Amino acid sequence: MSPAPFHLECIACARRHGADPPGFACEACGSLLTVVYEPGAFRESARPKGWSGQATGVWRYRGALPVATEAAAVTLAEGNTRLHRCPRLGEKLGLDGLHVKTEGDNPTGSFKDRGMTVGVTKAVERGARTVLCASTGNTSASLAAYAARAGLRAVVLIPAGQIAFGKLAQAVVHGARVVQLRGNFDEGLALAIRLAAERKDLYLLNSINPYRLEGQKTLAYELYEQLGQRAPDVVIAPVGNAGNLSAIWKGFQELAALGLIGRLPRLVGVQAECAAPVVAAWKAGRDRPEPWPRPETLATAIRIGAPVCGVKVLRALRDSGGSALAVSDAEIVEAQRRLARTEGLFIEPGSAAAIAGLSRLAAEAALPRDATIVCVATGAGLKDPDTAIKHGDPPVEADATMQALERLLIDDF
Ligand code: AN7
Repeated sequence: MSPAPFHLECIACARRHGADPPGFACEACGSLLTVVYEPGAFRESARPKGWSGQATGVWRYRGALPVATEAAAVTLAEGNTRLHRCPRLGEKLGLDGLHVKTEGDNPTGSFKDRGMTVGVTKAVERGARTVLCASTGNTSASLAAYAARAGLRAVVLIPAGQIAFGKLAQAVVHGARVVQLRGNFDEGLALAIRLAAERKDLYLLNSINPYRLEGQKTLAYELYEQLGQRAPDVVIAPVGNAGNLSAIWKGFQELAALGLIGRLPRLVGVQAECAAPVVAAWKAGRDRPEPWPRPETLATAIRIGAPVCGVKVLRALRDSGGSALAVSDAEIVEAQRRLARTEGLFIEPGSAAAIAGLSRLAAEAALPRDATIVCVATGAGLKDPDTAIKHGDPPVEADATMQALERLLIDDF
């Protein structure tokens, strides 16, 4: 299956670019780029009969990806994550069609793997030796793993003391050069972009890289299949750098262009209230976020003040007839606990923001009872055990005797 011919196009001025523009920014106006396929060929290559019977996950949709057929995919079997119906939580919220898609099922425990399998494959195709990212944790964990898989060097810039322990362990164990910056994520990303512009030997894999987002869009294709060849009515996802929800929207737009779905879902983006530049822009009716200099939240994954894909996501929210809302850290912790206790799903705080947003919308009766709703649980709970333990009920201690245990159980129940 040959991929459709494609080029990169500026989302603001529509200028066409070759496959490899410096810095992944429009040479004319500096805006973001996106991958655009030749429509006729795309319809041929991306339609379902081209979805190989054997491949699962991201590479099942190879015909909709910008990768030369002969390129060997750098893969750890990403995608094909579970879509859980959540009737118990749904009942509490008055929703009959609630689903949670657990992106923590991916090889390194987050949705980033969907993007990295494509992004690192492109890096290899380009002959890169070293890949680079700034990260709040999951991107660095994923990049470190995929770089190892491809035999590349990885350099990751993380905010010192601000990423969850599991994510740090992953970057370290996979052998990335881990640089803890005395600064926040936004400062790290600005430096990564400058470094990649100056040093042609560094291939940048933050979500400014449109190839990474092509991998992430496959979540929409997968949902379409998991729901029985239809789109959900509402997709709720956490927003940090804003790449993921933008990518998911692109996936649904493509499914519509392929004639597979007649109606696109409404998108809801959720941020933490002290790290909410996209929500602020949405509420003010602006088409680009103003940077927040000091974003704060215990959901360190989405502790981001200058979202690089902000323009893309604001457009997606508007075009989908969706919305954006901010939730408090207390709501995030409560949502994490609630999902874990009602449905048996343990997701990280950044992901729980989506559940907190869902709870808020349900409380405001803003979601129809019969709507098919998908919350994207972007990362696994074990990424950040510290937060779960800190906010959970402490374990009780007992002597190792039957008597002590019996007394405890009687007291407890
Ligand atoms: C669990 O790892 O930005 O809106 O550097 O780890 O696409 O940025 C992580 C982001 C949501 C937000 N949920 O996604 C990084 C990083 C989890 C995340 C997001 C992130 P985007």
